[in-house]
Amino acid sequence: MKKLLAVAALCVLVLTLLISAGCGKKTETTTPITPTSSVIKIKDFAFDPAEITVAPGTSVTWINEDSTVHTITTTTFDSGEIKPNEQYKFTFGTPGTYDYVCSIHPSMKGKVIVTGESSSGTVPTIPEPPTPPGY
Ligand SMILES: [Cu+2]
Repeated sequence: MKKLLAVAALCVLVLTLLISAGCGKKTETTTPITPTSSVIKIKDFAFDPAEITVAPGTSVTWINEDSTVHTITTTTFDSGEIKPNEQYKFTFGTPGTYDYVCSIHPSMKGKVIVTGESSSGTVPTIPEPPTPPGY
């Protein structure tokens, strides 16, 4: 009978150790999600968001939700007139800071920061969810 108790006590001890070890080892592995596309809204004579940070190779789309024509004008590129409900897309390949204005309304300012973090040229692929088995 005493032997059984000793075994039981040992089991409890081992279990406790296992549980505490399991909890202590719990580390958060958050994989940074690198967006490959971003959207900036043009509304009420402002860019929303006015400043974004993207990885090289990211396509940024400006959508004009305003009731008047706007432009995205930088020293590198110019969208030309973006009419209401139209959009303009530009892919940022080179890291750097791109300040832009609306050439019609120079008080409208925005900024796109392209970081060099993923300049290896490889675009991360999002793994597709596993196909559910057919029942
Ligand atoms: Cu404008």
